[in-house]
Amino acid sequence: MQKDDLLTKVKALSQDIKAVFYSVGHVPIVITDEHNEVYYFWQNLALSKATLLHIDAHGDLEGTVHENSSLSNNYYQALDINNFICPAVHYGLVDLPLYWHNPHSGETLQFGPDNPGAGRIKGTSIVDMFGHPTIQWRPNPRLSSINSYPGELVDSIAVGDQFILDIDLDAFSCSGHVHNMPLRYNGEYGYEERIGSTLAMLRTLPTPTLVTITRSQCGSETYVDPRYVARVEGLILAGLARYLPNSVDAAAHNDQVKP
Ligand SMILES: [Mn+2]
Repeated sequence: MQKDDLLTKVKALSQDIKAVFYSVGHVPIVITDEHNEVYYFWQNLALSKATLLHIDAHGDLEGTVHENSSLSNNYYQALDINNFICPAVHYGLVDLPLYWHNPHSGETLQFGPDNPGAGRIKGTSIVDMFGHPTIQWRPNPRLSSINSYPGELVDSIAVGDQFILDIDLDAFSCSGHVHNMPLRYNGEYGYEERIGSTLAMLRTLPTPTLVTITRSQCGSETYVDPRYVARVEGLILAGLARYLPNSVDAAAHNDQVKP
């Protein structure tokens, strides 16, 4: 899909589900309130085997999602905020390995097949649960048993033709429990530092095809304190606006200045 076509399409999809749309250079950015709403974009943009970098205080790698053989455009409504990645892999929107960076711990975890010492996710399979065909990870992952890696792993991210940068704002300020951190850990404050270190890491990566951001304001389940969410959102958007145009336009700019 041409870059302008992609922008037009993402903008239209945003209007469908009342998500906020921005573009920085040729990179579309959408902001949703609930994380499973990003699936609407992944599914309806004809993404195929995209590389996923998931930046979140939580893995969102739960399984056991009902299969939907007819795959309506609104399949995201059947998903929850913590299980939308499993079907994205199952339906081929996202490829393995996939990557989860947690700014609270500074770790990047890689999940995929045949990576020495990597996570136990080998793919997805269909099981029958309570009479419904259900998508599960194979084997079913136990987050606590997945090996972790230092943040430097991100330097070796292999990015395919399509690259989804998916950000949950609770990656920076989280009012609930943060995965892989002590129960008493407080993840609400210090978000400026976590945003800064994340942006420094993102600057080393190729330009994303699509940026999906969720504010995690889900009715009574707000993972980002409503008092901080606008500030956190503003800081990450400002950071993306600074680095994305350079990463997109550097080659074109160099061509222009040559005689
Ligand atoms: Mn989260």
